[in-house]
Parts: sequence; structure tokens; C-alpha cells
Amino acid sequence: MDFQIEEKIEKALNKNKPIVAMESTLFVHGLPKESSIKLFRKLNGIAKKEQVNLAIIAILNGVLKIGITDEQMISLIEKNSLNLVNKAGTRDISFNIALKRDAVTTVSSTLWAAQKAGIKVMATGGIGGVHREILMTLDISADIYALSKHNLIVVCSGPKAFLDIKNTFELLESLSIPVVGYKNSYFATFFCGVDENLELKYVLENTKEIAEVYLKMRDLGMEHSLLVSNPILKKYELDKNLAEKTINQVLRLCKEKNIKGHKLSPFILKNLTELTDGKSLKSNLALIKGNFKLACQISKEL
Ligand code: PSU
Ligand code: MN
Repeated sequence: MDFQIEEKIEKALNKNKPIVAMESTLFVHGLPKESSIKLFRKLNGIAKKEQVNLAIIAILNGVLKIGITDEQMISLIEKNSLNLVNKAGTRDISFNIALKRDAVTTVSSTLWAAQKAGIKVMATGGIGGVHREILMTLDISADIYALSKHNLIVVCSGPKAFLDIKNTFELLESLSIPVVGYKNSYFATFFCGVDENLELKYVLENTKEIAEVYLKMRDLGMEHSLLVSNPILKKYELDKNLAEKTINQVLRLCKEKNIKGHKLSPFILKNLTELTDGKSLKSNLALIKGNFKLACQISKEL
């Protein structure tokens, strides 16, 4: 058995009850252990209050799980190392299943798995996108292509701030991925708020309308996801100057240490936390919670 849906999630699917999927990479490679466990508990609390089922997706010993138990999640977080738990984008899924490994899913593989299970909404912090200095590296996250191939609602706070936000915005348009701003007409930039040079064509204030747009996409047979840009609350924003200064510092460090590929995002997030005295981490946690809550509310309108 390669693919297993947790009992609670299976029941919710059968009864058309609200479910929000989450990727597991952000918990295991995007945050320090203690914060991650706390966040996980907090999200469980929000799910309970909103009466929504949280389905975290991961590969455990070669089985792709749609929904894992609290114990399984804590055990993955405890390992918290790229050597013990693989980071799996869509192209890594088959290797990890065939070779019976433990792996956490990114946005791209979560989209693939959630669609296969029939889940319609997922939440994350910031999506992957076009990296800076794209012409030198051609590093573009598989997340973006996955958003053009799998039909979910993805609630995020835009691309991660250390990416090339403008080119990510452009690529979303080229791939015809619809983006809707939640209560804000500018594209969200992860822990930095929004980019006032990147205006969104569509802004919606109400979760029912977001659900209606998505259902219309499904009716029309569109295979893209609907990306919801949900800016971090102002009070949790990281100062833009501090963010840019430290991002540049960390990107220089990446070059010096030759950090590339799937190791890049976890390395940058970890170093940003250290250089901002934990401020970037606080912002990251706040926006993930905000996105999960909004995803829960949208899922109840479907
Ligand atoms: N958002 C966060 N923290 C993270 C990630 C997103 O707030 O750790 C992860 C997601 O799993 C996303 C991945 O899919 O980073 C993108 O990685 P890459 O840039 O290597 O494609
Ligand atoms: Mn990459």
C-alpha cells in the first residue's frame, strides 16, 4: 500500500466535511524544532475551533500519508534534519516510496497528493518561486509549475521574501495561475507585508466569494490552483530594511558556502532567524497561523 488516507480524513472526505491540507516541509525544514511543535499544537487548536480537519501530508517509511497522527508529526519534527527526513518535491515522491524512506512534502508534492485524495484547500507560509539572479541559476521552484497543474485553493503570504518576487509574480501570470488578494490589492511578500509595485487585478473580502471563484474554475474544467495572497497582519510584519539587509547577508553566505538546490530555502530561513534575533521566525509563525485560519474559513464555504 503506497497511499494511505487517515481514517478521520477519509470520513471527512466521504461526508464532504471541510479539510485543509498542509505540507510537512515547513514544519520539519522551515522552522526550529521547538517552534514547530508549538505551531503544530496551535494549528490543531485552530482546526478544532473552526471545526475543520487538518490533513498534514508526509511519506512515512515509504507510505504516502494523507493525514498523519500527532505522534507521527512530532516524531518527524524531532528528527528535523535533511539527512534523516528527505525534502520531497513531486519528482522525489516515487523514490521515497519505492525506497521506503521518510520524507516531508513541499507545496508541489502536497498539491499532487491532496488532489489525488480529493482535498480542495491547502495552506502554507510562503510558496517557492523564482530565485534572485535567475539568469545565473535558472532556479525556479517546482511549486510554481505544480500550481498550474493541480486544482486546489492555496492560501499563502505570497512567495518567500528572499525570492525574486516580481519575476515570480510574472511567471504566475504566464502560467495562467489566478491570484486573488485577500482584503489587500497588492501582492503579499511573506514576512515583509506587500509589494506596492505589484497590484493584483482581483481583491476579495469574503471567503464565500473566494470559494465561488474556485468552484467556477472547477466547473469550467480548469486545472490550475487558485492562489490566495493573504498578507501578514501589519503588527507582525518584519521591517523591510532589516529584512533586505539580512537577506542579502544570507544570500552572500549561501554563495560562499555553495548552498544550492533543495538545501537553499531551509538554510536561508534558519540563518535569517539567527541574524534577526528571532524576529523573522516570529513573523513566519504568525503568517502561517493566519494562512491556516483563512484556509479553514474558505474550506467551510465549499
Ligand atoms: N514556506 C515556509 N517555509 C518553508 C516552505 C514554504 O514558510 O519551509 C517550503 C515549502 O515546502 C515550499 C518549499 O514548497 O519551501 C520550496 O522549496 P524550494 O524553494 O526548494 O522549491
Ligand atoms: Mn530550487
